[in-house]
Amino acid sequence: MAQAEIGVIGLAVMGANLALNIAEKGFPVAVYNRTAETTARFHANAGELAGRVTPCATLAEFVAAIRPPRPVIIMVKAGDPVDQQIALLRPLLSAGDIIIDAGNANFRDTIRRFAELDGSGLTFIGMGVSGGEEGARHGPSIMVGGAAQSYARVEKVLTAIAAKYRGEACSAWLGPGGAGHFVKTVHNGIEYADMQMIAEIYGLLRDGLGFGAKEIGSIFGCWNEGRLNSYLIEITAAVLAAGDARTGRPMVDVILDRAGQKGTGRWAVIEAQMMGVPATAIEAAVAARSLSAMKDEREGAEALYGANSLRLDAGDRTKFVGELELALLAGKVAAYAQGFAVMATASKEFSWNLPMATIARIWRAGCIIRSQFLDTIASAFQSPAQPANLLVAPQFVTLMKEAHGPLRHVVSRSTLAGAPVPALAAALAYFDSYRQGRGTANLIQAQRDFFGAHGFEREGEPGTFHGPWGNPPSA
Ligand code: NBP
Repeated sequence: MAQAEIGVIGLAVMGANLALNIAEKGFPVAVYNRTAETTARFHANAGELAGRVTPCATLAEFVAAIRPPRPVIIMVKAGDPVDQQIALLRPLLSAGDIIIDAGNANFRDTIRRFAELDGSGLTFIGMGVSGGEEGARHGPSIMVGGAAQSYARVEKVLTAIAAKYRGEACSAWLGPGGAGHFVKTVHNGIEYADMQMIAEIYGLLRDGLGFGAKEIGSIFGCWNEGRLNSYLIEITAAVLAAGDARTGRPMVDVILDRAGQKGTGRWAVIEAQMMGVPATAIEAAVAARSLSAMKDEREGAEALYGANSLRLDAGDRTKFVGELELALLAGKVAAYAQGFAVMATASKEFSWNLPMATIARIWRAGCIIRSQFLDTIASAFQSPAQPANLLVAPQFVTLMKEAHGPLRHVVSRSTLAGAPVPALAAALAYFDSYRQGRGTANLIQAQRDFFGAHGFEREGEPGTFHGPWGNPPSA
């Protein structure tokens, strides 16, 4: 067999599917897994693609099987296993070979790994891969960070295996260093917010209006035909329509309301805070998952305070369902505006020069947040006058003018009924704060000067000023 064009280390869900995807697109691929039986089983189950797969029992065999300069995708558990794998691989590689970490790495680890390989002759790529098992097998969204020359060596393979949106590959080189993993982290943060807002709207339809899972599934199904059209809305309709084989009840009704939060959503929020960029809808979504995990405490508090009725005084129900659709749309705009603002700031801080329109374009297919909506975001960032924030992009101003009223209506009614909508409420507060020309930080500045002589700026006058604070106003 010809030498492999690329190698994949780690044959769990993601690595195995990525390797099959590579083979299916016509590229010979070498594979290796720490536990050798997994490699043998993978090859035995590769069916008609087995001929393009070289299973390797040792790392030395694996390295020898790949055409130099060798691109090696590491798709093992994120964290220490990646460092351990790199340490074992390094002595076997030659100058010019490319180590590609395709797992969910913290971009700060990616930056460290670049530094550790500096001067070794080896190059490194930090590559975000989104789309889960299905994406890895049939077309993920691929976010690449590293040296542009290293990307050139793997571009053909990555372009071939990536998802396609109207024929355009959802794979791109986004910048040096940790750029790819950072963008993947923000993607996951936005995914948290998207999912949380959908769950909040589901809660209002279930508890506020008393709809069953099937009816709610139909509503999401209808919305998927309109402006909310997206993978997450589509799968929400699908999961709400599914029944439990054991009880015959809707599947969602037998699932415990407890969710975890893994690294990436939290990292997105931490990085946003570190840079001083408000990402409140994403934060609310991460916190909501943490609160959901406190099931026992929540039940104890409900016993103490009594349950809220949660029933919404919704008036015309059909009209209210229409408002829910617009509220979700408005919340989504605010959450994406926050995510893109986080990336814009990081781009400056780390000198990545992130291509915002390209990021939106490679998220249009393959990844979990894929949607038509991202096509509109891409067009907003394509215009020569880059918007400071998506909320002021012409593509979204008309939409927000239409949708912020319904969002306000939905959040206020939910609040009165005691139905928590933390991400939608955070999105609304962000919008209202962002478009408030004169806010209330003048008082904060006065307080800070009063207790700490921190100084303040005056309206329309340059310089730094201080009290006195004992004088009553004379005008
Ligand atoms: P896992 O994250 O479950 O990791 C399992 C793989 O890591 C196995 O191949 C295992 O080898 C290997 N491994 C471990 Br554990 N420790 C190792 C070590 N010290 N040295 C070498 N190999 C080691 O696999 P996954 O779910 O396929 O995810 C892979 C990466 O992709 C992760 O970073 C994940 O966060 C990311 N990701 C996952 C998804 C998803 O939907 N699953 C989506 C997007 C990104 P063994 O067989 O010998 O134990």
